[in-house]
Amino acid sequence: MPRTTFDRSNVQGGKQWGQAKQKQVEEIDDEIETIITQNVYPEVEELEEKLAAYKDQFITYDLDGSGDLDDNDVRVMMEKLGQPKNQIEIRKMIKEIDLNGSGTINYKEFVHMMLGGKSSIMRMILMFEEKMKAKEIPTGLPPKKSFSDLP
Ligand SMILES: [Ca+2]
Repeated sequence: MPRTTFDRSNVQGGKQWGQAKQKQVEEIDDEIETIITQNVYPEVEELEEKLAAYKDQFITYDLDGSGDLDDNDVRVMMEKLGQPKNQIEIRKMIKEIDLNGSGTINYKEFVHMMLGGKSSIMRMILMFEEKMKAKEIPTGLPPKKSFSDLP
């Protein structure tokens, strides 16, 4: 056991945080399965790829692994995207996407924002970001490696 000077169990990268993330990923996988089996977006091409990409995005922005994007998550998300927003703007953005009135955005609502055909501020910002990324010379993430790729 490495010696630790403070309890890391509840901070990012710690044990509890890791468990929350794991649970969150499982819940999103269930949600993806539901969306696919119920054929919620029959007109969308490459739906599975898109859902996987939204999952990565959602997990990245759900900082505490709560399964919902709250005010703080959205604030940090907008800062990361170079579009800092004030509290009123953040509330407004969430309200546009929040279907169940929880005041936060869950994965299902996130997907609906991207694929539901309704315009929203957050969607415009995310789409803009995607376009900018596509224009960049292939930097981005390194290709995912798995054990089977090893020589
Ligand atoms: Ca909600």
